[in-house]
Amino acid sequence: GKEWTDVSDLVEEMAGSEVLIRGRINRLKSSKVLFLILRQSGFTVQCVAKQSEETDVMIKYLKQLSCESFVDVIGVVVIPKDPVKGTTQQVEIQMRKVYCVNKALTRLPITVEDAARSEEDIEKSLKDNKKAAPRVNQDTRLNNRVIDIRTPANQAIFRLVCHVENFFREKLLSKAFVGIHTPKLMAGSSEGGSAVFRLECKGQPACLAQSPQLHKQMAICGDLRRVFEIGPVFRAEDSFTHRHLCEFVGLDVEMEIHKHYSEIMDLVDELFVFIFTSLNEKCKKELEAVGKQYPFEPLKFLEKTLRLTFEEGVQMLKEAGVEVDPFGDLNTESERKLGQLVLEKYNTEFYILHRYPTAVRPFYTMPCADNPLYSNSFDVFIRGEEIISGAQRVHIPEVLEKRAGECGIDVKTISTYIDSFRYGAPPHGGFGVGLERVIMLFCALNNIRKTSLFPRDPQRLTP
Ligand code: ATP
Ligand code: AMO
Repeated sequence: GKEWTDVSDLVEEMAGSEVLIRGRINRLKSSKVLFLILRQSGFTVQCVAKQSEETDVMIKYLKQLSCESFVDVIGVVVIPKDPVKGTTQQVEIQMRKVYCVNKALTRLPITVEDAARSEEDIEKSLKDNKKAAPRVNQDTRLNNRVIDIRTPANQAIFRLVCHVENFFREKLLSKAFVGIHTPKLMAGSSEGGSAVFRLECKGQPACLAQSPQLHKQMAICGDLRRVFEIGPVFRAEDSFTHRHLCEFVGLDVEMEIHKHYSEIMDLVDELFVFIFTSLNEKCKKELEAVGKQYPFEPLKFLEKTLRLTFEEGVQMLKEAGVEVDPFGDLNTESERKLGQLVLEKYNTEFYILHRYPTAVRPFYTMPCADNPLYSNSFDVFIRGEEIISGAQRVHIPEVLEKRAGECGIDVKTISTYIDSFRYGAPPHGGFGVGLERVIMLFCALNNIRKTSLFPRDPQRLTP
């Protein structure tokens, strides 16, 4: 009937008391004293057993256990003479009893220690020993993801991702939004284009939802007024890039608007300044853990998010010697470049680019009233990479039908969507965010696979 103690709760005030802890063997070292580094999630504590008649059997038993095995340790908390190096907890445990709960293989495909090493550590080991410590490449990590997830940086990353989701929900609930769930099995594609997974649903042709786009708008037609969804999004991406997945988590918003699509950008501004500020204030430990393995500079953002029109962006690029089509889309390189220019001029790495050319936006996007070559739409960037797309939508059914046809969409497959607007629909708009991209870019990580627990890309369906 003894209570369990968490490694993270072990503090000096507990000196002298006996505790019971379950954790993994992070490392075993034996000389005259046997040292067992016990790990729980990102937290570690040093457990010791001095050689004596009493401890002899226990030490022999421990020595044959493999790293990553689960053990229950019963011991006394002590304050060591010299501060312990390399563990998160400053106290030590003098072991009295140890039980092995479950053994891990003696030779693991990768070790947590190797997976947790920063580039800086690898460089340093090369200098010190002339032989670099092993570097675990991205693919090996993903093949052995269950072990890779155990590193302190990964433990932190998946907590950060969860926090973003939570802050997103918290802010929207406080502004009278309703969380919804839309179907992922659809009769046709929702975004147009080729990046759609086709399948058969009991004899009927079907698609996996490329976004909740159509149904979140239909929820507005159904008078839910302000909705959000957190759910899976499927894209049959052809390209293998650092920022595209075949399945990702979409944070979607749709809302009625009164006068102007700037109301949607106002929400983006408030929501993301809240998310970034909350991350910085409430997740210091996690951000530090990520930074230890993958050093990064804190994101520069303004209290009021900068807004530039697409035309202004094109002009800035032109002045910097980059020629771009004023009615085409920006490619990845120009987006990066504009990110740099904006940082130099406005000292922010988070900004909104709006009034995109209509030709490069999806069929449901509302063209500008003053010039239909441009649209009431926007993208949002972190460190020169897109994290959000949004827009006001066409709520006039005849226009919508015409636009869908022009964009090569089989109007029959979306007739129930178009009909929704025939029954009366308010002006509205919204946006979609890629959850994995938020933490990838906030922490300046180099690959979206680092922020997806079990990533799916054109070459990966396992583990
Ligand atoms: P969205 O789908 O909303 O546009 P996204 O971030 O997935 O969001 P894409 O449309 O895929 O963006 O790409 C944005 C721009 O980047 C496009 O202009 C496209 O040409 C370019 N791009 C996409 N994939 C690659 C790639 N693998 N290499 C170079 N450029 C790319
Ligand atoms: P879009 O296609 O731009 O817009 O997607 C919205 C956001 O989702 C993220 N994203 C991706 N993340 C990972 N892997 C991918 N393959 C991928 N593709 C997109 C990006 C992007 O900004 N219906 C609209 C949104 C709207 O207007 O409400 C849409 O889907 O962060």
